[in-house]
Amino acid sequence: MADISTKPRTRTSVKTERPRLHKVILLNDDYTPREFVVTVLKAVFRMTADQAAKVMVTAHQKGACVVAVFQRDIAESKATEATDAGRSAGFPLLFTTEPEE
Ligand code: TYC
Repeated sequence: MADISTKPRTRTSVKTERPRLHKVILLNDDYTPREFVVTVLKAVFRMTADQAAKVMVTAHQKGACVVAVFQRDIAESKATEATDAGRSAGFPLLFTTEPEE
């Protein structure tokens, strides 16, 4: 009797999925000045002048460019803050977000 184990032999494994990351995307338009786009990228996304200029030129040439990747709420608030900065200055500058695959 003493050597019969009553310990359960099954193990419950709990797997927590990591929340999906979201991309912030800068869209090109014909009206926002290049310098203004660079200023917003530096201020909101803490980019260097060099990084900001590269992202701005890519969006200008290709129509859009991924700026950065964050958890969803951070991506959305940064996109809103950057879009609002354009709107306040009278420009149609637009940042959107989308989940990473
Ligand atoms: N296309 C704009 C211009 O020629 C500059 C610009 C670049 C605007 C990138 C938006 O996401 C953008 N003044």
